[in-house]
Amino acid sequence: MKADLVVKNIDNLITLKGPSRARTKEEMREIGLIKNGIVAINGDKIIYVGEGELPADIEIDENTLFLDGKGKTVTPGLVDSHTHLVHGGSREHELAMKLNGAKYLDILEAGGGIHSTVSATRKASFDELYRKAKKSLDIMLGYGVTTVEAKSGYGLDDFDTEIKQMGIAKKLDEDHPVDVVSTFMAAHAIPSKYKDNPKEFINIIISEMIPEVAKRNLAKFCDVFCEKGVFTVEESKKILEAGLSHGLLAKVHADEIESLGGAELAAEVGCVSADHLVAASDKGIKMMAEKGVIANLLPATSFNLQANKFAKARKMIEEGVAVSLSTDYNPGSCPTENMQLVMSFASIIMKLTPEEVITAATINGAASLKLEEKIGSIEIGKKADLVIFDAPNLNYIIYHFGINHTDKVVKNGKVVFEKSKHISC
Ligand code: IZC
Ligand code: ZN
Repeated sequence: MKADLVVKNIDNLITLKGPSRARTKEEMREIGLIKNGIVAINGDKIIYVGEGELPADIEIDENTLFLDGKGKTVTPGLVDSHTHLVHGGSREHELAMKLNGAKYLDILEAGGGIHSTVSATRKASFDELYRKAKKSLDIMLGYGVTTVEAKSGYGLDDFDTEIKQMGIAKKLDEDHPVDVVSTFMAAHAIPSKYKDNPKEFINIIISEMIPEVAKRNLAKFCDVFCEKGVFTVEESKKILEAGLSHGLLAKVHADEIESLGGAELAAEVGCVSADHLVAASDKGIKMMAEKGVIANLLPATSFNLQANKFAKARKMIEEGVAVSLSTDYNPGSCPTENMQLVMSFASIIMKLTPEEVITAATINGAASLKLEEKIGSIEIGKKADLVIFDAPNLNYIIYHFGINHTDKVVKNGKVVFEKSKHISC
C-alpha cells in the first residue's frame, strides 16, 4: 500500500497499542513505546507502525510527505471528552465574587452562573456562537486535541437554543478538522420558570425534547447535572433512562461538589462515563469498577473552583476504574481549552504517572466517547490522528507545564496545525 504521509526518526513513539477498550489498573501504564519509531499513513488511516525504516510493501513516491520526528514525542491525537464548547458570553465577573468567598453553587442559586450563560447563549445568533466555538476549537487543536465532546445545556427550557447549540456542534464537526461529538444536556440547571415545579421541566425533557433530539439525530449522548440544588439522583435517573430508551448513551455530572450518590447512579444506569467525581463515595467507586463505568476526571475545574479538592484518581485506578481526562472547557467552572495543562494537573496534583495520564487523555478518552475502535491509539486501521510534540519524552510534556508543546497535529492523515506557522500559542 502507498504511504501519503510518513513520520519517521521519532525519538519516542507512544502508540497506546492494546485492546480497543478503556484500559484499567496496570494497563494504564502500558503505553506501547517505540524508540526510533515510524508511522505511515494512507488517506485518513494508519497503515504501518514500527521501528526504523518502512518495510518493502509500503510504497513511497514523489508525493509522499515525510516529517522528521528527531527529538520529538508522538502520541495519538488527544481526546477532550467533556466540554461545554458552544456558549455565548463569558463569566469573568464571577472571579471577584469567588475571591470574596462566593461558591459556584451559591452563584448558581442566586440566578447567576449557568443562568447568565443561558441568557447570553439565547441572545446570540447561530453565527456568533459558531465563530466563538470555532475559535476555541482552533485553540484546542493547537494543544493537540483531535476529538472533542460538546454539550448543549445553555437553552434549558428554550429548546430552540438547545437545538441551536447542537446544530453548531454538528456544523463544526463537518467544517472543522477536529471531530465534535454532541451531547444533549437540557438538564443542566432548573430554569427560573420551573423553580417551584422542576417535575414539569423534567417531563418536558423526557417526553418532548429527548424524543426529538433522538429523531433528528442531534446527539450521541444525554447528560444531567446531578448536584445539590440542581437535579436529584432520582430525577437524573429518570432523564438518563429516558435518553437510553431513545438510543442516547448516558453520561452524568456526578458528585462534582457534594456527595449525592452520582457514582452509584452512573453504575446503576449503565453510564458510559461519570464525570467529575470529586466527592464520589468509596462504594460508588467500587460500583463503577464493577459496571465498567469510566471516571472522566476534570482537574482544571477543581483547580478553578478554589476548593482544594480533587478526585481520588489513585484510588479509582487501584479499584479498577478506567480513568479518562478532559478540560471541561466552559465559561464558569473551567475557562480553559488547554488539555496539556489538564494532563499536568492530573499528574502533579492527582498523582497519575505520565503513562496513566497519556492513556487517560487518548484511548480512555476515546472510550468515554464510545470511539475506542476508531481513535485513541496509533495502530494499523485506526484514524490517522497524531500529535508531534516538541518534547524529548513523555515526562517532559507533563513536567514542563502550562505551555504548549505541540509541534504539529495530524488529523485524518493531514497536517492541520504547525507551530512554525503560529507566532505563539
Ligand atoms: O456553565 O457553569 N459545572 N456545568 C456544571 C458547568 C459547570 C458549566 C457552567
Ligand atoms: Zn461539565
